[in-house]
Amino acid sequence: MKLIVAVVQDKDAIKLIEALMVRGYRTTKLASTGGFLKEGNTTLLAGVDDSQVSEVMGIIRKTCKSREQLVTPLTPVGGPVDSYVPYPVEVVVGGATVFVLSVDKFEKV
Ligand code: 2BA
Repeated sequence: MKLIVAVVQDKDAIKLIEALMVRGYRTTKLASTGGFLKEGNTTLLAGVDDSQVSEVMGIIRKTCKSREQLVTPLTPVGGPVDSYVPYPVEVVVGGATVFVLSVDKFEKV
């Protein structure tokens, strides 16, 4: 068994949960925050059989879109001000950041 941990954008989360649910996959949705943007995102947990990993990855690929986002860099505190760029820069976020972990034991009690 594998545990799929997928960090996705909030905009894609509900669509992804529904797409997985209609294919019979159970998920747990966690509210999370990206360390870089400090903005909300969604972390989904899905426990699946080894043979189902590629189907789930396909659904994630199809559902989660990458988007460009403007970020204003933080003003450096005590750092060199002359190299500070005060205007927003563009980063590409998503589709999804996915970790596939081996599960030693799965039990419902
Ligand atoms: P954030 O950490 O808020 O990052 C949002 C986006 O900012 C990233 O998109 C990336 O394009 C950019 N970014 C992140 N760190 C950067 C840096 N040090 N310098 C320049 N740009 C940077 P994604 O790569 O698609 O990541 C989306 C979210 O997935 C992340 O939100 C974070 O919550 C999660 N994530 C990504 N990689 C991870 C990892 N190795 N471990 C744990 N979570 C991760």
